[in-house]
Amino acid sequence: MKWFGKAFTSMAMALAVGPAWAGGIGRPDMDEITLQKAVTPIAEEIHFLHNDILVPIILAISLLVLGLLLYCVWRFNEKANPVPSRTSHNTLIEVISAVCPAIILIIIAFPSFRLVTFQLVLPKADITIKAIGKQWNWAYEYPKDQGGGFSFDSQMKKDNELDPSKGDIRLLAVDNEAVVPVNKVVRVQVVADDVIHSFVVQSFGIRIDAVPGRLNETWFKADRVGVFYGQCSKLCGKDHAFMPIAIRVVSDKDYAAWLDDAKKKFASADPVPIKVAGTAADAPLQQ
Ligand SMILES: [Cu+2]
Repeated sequence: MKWFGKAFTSMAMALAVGPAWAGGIGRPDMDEITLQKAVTPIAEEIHFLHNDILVPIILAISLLVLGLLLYCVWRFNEKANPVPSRTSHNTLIEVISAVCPAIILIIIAFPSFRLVTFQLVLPKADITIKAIGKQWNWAYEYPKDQGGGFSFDSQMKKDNELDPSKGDIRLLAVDNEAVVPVNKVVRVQVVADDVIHSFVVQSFGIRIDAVPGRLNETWFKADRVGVFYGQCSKLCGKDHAFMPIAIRVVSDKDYAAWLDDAKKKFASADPVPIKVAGTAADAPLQQ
């Protein structure tokens, strides 16, 4: 029944591409079955590769296989074809079945390599921030030469801390969001303190591992203001599911104002106080 699953998935995905099924902006939405809306050039490219190249190819292959199977059932069942052919191979069919998939893979390879290059060759950055994965939260550093000079922890809000009037979303809202300006190239340097984490923001189309002792880089350029959420995407321990990423994109003016506030707010928190394991404050999710 492998073909059935494949065909069904393809059709569901093809339907998903329609605007009526569009995903949320910056976060998952109820009833969504497709990708979150793209708000960066990289995410647009990812959507193009997925929606306009991969899904049509998958759909066409699934329909072809489905058609061949139905034809075989109709044409070669015991009643229609009581004396089966003893053919064991057919050179032409074997060549076609080897060459066609190869051509399809080459067709996919070009846009795929172009996308990887787009993601990994960083343009000149307007600002740089550093994201540090920890068990189990993210921390952000803003370099001094760009008006920063501070760092802070970003902890998921627990259920009793959520304030829906401020738009807090359960399991995604954090106490301190990373703030960046709109329409600016933001370089994110990603590293980890303890184990491997992964920095992923779906609507930005970014995904990069946070590895202890290795500085990885990614970039984005958000085209609108708002809060955009992501999550750690590398199984990193018991609270892997509770270390969301929240990035607030604001205007240049609001960014400058936030920098001023943040310098004061996080100055006292520097150096970061040592946490003692097992304290009540460390307890992750109190349901
Ligand atoms: Cu993690």
